[in-house]
Amino acid sequence: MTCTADRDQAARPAEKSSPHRRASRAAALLGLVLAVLLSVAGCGGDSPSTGPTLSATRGADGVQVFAVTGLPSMKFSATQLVAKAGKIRVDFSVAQGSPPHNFVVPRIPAAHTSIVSAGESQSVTFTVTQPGDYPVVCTLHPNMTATLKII
Ligand SMILES: [Cu+2]
Repeated sequence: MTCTADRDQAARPAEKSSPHRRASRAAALLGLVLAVLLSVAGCGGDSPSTGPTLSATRGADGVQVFAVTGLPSMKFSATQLVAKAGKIRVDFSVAQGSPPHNFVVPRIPAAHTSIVSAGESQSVTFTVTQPGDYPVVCTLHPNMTATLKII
């Protein structure tokens, strides 16, 4: 949601300064520049592929394990977590020097840590049966998002 707002704000000044009567080449160039700027700006929540992707590792008991860290920069250490349907464990830790974070998958009630302080960790285990993209969020920092991708 904030992405849309950010993009609108970024686009508006450029549109204002764009001369109406310039050659179409200039307009095309401006469009190209805007496209590049927008793609670089990205958006963690809407474009998971722009951030680090983490594949689950298989535990001895068949559980799929992710080690995810909440960072001082208000981000998860991975923006896309890829696993197969089944039992999943997230070992969530918060980096030293970071504000507290949690790891919450709103569509999966069991996938919900409590608030974890810097230097501490908490694991949650849950089962997902339906493939799809499940949004992940830190409820303390609504822009701190990731996607759990069940394949
Ligand atoms: Cu957070």
